[in-house]
Amino acid sequence: MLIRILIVSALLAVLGNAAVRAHAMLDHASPAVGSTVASAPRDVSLTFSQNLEAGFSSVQVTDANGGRVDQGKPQISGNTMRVGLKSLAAGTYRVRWHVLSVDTHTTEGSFTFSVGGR
Ligand SMILES: [Cu+2]
Repeated sequence: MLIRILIVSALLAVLGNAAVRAHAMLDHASPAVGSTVASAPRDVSLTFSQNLEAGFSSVQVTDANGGRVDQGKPQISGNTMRVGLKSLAAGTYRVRWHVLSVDTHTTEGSFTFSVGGR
């Protein structure tokens, strides 16, 4: 009986880890997470570890005062989400994303990037 419990726990641990890995996590971004870019980007592009459900995934980009600098509705294709930007001055911007992946799990996160002075 104890052996059976141990085997079941081990199996659950393995399956649990697999489920966590299957969520759509941010794989990479452009501008890169935490980076400083020399000139203002025209858009932010996020690539995830899994395909996204377009209707339930969003991204917001805000300036240091919390004002929106993205152009609204993102374009989503497969595992990438892209949103256009207004023209950015030098400064630090925060990208907040919230996505629903095709496995029906939602994940969210945020990061910053900076635009350097000219
Ligand atoms: Cu998942």
